[in-house]
Amino acid sequence: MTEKQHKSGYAAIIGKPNAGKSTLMNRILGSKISITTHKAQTTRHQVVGIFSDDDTQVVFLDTPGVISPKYELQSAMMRTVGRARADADVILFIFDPTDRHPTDEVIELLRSINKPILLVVNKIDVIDRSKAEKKVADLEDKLRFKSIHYVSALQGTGTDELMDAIRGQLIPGPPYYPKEDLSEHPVRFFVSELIREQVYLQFQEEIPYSCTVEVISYDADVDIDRINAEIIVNRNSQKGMLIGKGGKAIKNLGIKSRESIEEFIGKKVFLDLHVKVREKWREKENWVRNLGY
Ligand SMILES: Nc1nc2c(ncn2[C@@H]2O[C@H](COP(=O)(O)OP(=O)(O)OP(=O)(O)O)[C@@H](O)[C@H]2O)c(=O)[nH]1
Ligand SMILES: [Mg+2]
Repeated sequence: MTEKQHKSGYAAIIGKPNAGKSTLMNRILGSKISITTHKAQTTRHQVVGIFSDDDTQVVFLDTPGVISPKYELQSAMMRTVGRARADADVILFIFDPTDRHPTDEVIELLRSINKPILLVVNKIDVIDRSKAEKKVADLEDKLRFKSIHYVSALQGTGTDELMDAIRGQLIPGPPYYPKEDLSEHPVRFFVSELIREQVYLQFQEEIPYSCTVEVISYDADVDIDRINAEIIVNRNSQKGMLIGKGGKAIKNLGIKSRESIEEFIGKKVFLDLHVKVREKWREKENWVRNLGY
């Protein structure tokens, strides 16, 4: 028999906020599994994305950007990163060479770990190679990498070579998930994420960081899915901002969210969206947990 042995494994995607972690995972999977925006701290959960071909399966774990947590929600996000790091067979350290701020927290997190780390230098479409290489040399003084890859997650440059390197780190074993699966989260998760993505895109300053979204009910009819969802805010004053003058802001948010949910599930959607205040929910452990973090 010359048949190749099947290989599988977990790859944790770790890096600073906004480095392009979710964009990279979506690019590799060819599908929008994890939400992405230009704002930092978009991802709050471990988002699973599954890549399969005939003889490999890589379970990617997209994670929140590494920060020093200032409130309970951020602490929960950092515990999520810690779990992905622990579960991984290989770590992809996504580095944005255009980021002018230090990378100390990520280096600290990865220094103590005895797993293969692939350094993924992202956004090479917008920076000179020589400038990026200088920054990489600094990182190499601080961490050991199995290999270094220059990619553009946005344009797809270098991602095939990266996949080959990831394959090289996998061990023989059966697939963990059916080969046709792209993820493992329930539809409700994606719905709440897509609404949250629109909050990030449409609102400024502290609003996105103060909101979370809960799907209250999900009824699938033959030709339409009826969804009732709540946007939960941190303070009473934020409720008015989300609703806007004459309800204009929430109406627009509802339209954009519905469109992106329809695109995701490939079906017509009726979306009923409300705003609810949970005073200081981000600071309170029980609320943070109850709201799914
Ligand atoms: N020019 C360029 N922009 C990119 C690239 N990859 C990602 N971006 C942009 O960088 C921003 C952040 O991308 P995300 O994928 O949300 O970053 P992230 O690391 O998941 O961020 P958090 O979830 O907040 O930790 C978005 O505006 C992306 O379009 C790239 O290769 N080139
Ligand atoms: Mg992300």
